[in-house]
Amino acid sequence: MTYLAKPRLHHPTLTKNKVGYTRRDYEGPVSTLCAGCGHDSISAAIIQACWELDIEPHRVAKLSGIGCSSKAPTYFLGASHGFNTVHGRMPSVLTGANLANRELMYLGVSGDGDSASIGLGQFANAMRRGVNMAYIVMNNGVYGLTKGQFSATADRGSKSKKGAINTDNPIDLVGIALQLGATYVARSFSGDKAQLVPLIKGALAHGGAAFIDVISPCVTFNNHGGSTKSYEYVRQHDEAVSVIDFVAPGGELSTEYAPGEVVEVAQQDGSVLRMRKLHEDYDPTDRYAAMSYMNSHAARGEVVTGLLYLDPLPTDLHTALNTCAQPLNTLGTAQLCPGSKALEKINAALR
Ligand SMILES: Cc1ncc(C[n+]2csc(CCOP(=O)(O)OP(=O)(O)O)c2C)c(N)n1
Ligand code: SF4
Ligand SMILES: [Mg+2]
Repeated sequence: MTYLAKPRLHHPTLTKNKVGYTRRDYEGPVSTLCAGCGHDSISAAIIQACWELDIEPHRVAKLSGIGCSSKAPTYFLGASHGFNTVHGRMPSVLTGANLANRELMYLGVSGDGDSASIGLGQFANAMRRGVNMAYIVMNNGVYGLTKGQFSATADRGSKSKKGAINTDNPIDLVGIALQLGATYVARSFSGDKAQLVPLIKGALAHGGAAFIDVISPCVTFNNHGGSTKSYEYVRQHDEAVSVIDFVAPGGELSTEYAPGEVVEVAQQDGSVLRMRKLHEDYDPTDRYAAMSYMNSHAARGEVVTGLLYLDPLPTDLHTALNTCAQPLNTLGTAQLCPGSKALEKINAALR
């Protein structure tokens, strides 16, 4: 596959963040996705979020599966660690990498086919285990890369570009993530950068399984009337639960709001998610209320977006397994070999 490399030279006056990088340092080569593809907008939001969070690019590991969405990581964070896995297998590869080195920040990027069709079991188990990562699904309701077949997230009754009607019930990844214990769950739209950037920042700062389902229209195969994943449909049916701001650790919470209008939830790292309510009755810290809210609104054809659920004190797989704090590749023989006495003790305990 050919692609155009961007010039490496930056304009000397470009603004740098606290760790000395310009926004361009978080980019990759020029995208080869179709012009107007929602996935490119999500890549731009990831670049923006990482730059604003002052993350050093080499501290991020980006992993994906197969699909146009899974190709997208090529086009952002060009100086980060990357792994394009087999179709639907990103979560298990990410889990392994994460267990071996907890010092990196893990960003899983996937598609609706990659996570809801072939990779559903992998997705479900990563959520259930509380793998510490930001997991983003670029959801267009089709297999874009293989030319537009319905995926498992396509709504029943929605139409393909050629007019075929989908007769299967859809899988809602947000519903599954909520049910299986993900501790940060959001839905957004590739066309709403103002909402998406703070959601990505919050997910990267979260200390457990953070999941964001981003509706991301496929302009080539699924952006027509009859599709429920088109730009027009999502703009008409988007129901945001709140307007969200991400405040970095130690940042100012300056704006004044009347009591009851704003919910502020602090995360373990000191960051704060500030949500100005658009729906009076919505409580983002109540998992079961979130599930019921999602289901009742989905039945009315609404696409509910925003931060849907947040556990401010999440636990993760490292805590559950009491894993080693040091990256495994930095351990020496003395730490890796317990010695014959310790081995004898282990063997005796197993007899
Ligand atoms: C094991 C395996 N089965 C099937 C395929 C063919 N295949 C490649 S991408 C893809 C679907 C991608 O859909 P999605 O994850 O929604 O990504 P999109 O292209 O829509 O962004 C399929 C079925 C494959 N590459 N590997
Ligand atoms: S085929 Fe669809 S999903 Fe793939 S790059 Fe083109 S618009 Fe995006
Ligand atoms: Mg898809």
